[in-house]
Amino acid sequence: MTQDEMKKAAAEAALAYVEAGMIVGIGTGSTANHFIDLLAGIKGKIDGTVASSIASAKRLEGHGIRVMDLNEAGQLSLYVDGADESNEHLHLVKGGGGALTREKIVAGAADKFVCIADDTKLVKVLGKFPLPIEVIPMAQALVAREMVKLGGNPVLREGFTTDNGNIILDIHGMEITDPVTMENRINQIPGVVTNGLFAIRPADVLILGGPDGARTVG
Ligand code: ABF
Repeated sequence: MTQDEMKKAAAEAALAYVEAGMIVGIGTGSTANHFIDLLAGIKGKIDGTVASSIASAKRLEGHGIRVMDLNEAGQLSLYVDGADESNEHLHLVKGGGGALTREKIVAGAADKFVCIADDTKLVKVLGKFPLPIEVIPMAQALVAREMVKLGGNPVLREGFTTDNGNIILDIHGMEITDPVTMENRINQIPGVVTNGLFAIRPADVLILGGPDGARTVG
């Protein structure tokens, strides 16, 4: 199976968590896109969705799936989204697609966060994938200096502006052995909007697509 077929297998397995009448939180990225496309086949079963990015909202609407504002939807039963890395404790690195702020908001509003990924995303220690941080533009240099002190090598994501009008610094060279502590520490830096560690609120279920299909971790 190709990596994309593994992503699709994970997305397909996540459909089992969709119950009648749900408003489903929807992530961003190529794996989430597979889930969106598969959700279209059962769109009559759900009441609507809340999207974590403009791109996902457009894809959902393209399938005729109702997209709601989170404030209108309220507490969600389910959030389905991809990730760039996961450790065995379902602590995630997210944000490769640049949607980490809205992803963390929707994940925070959901009772159950089901993460879908191909099995290359499962790692022992987080950080080989550069950790994305959404930053208020005026704080770019301040946040960069603070991340160097924390052992990282910050690189501006050139030519990219988030849906919220901010920049992203990708932090290379981190070995994140205590994701919860690191997430809290980065959150304290003035100018940080969101960092890509999803450890304070990890995934509740991780579905990994592999050569033999999908398996569930956690
Ligand atoms: C999204 O899933 C992002 O946080 C993350 O970057 C992406 C993973 O990308 P893909 O599913 O395309 O591998 O939620």
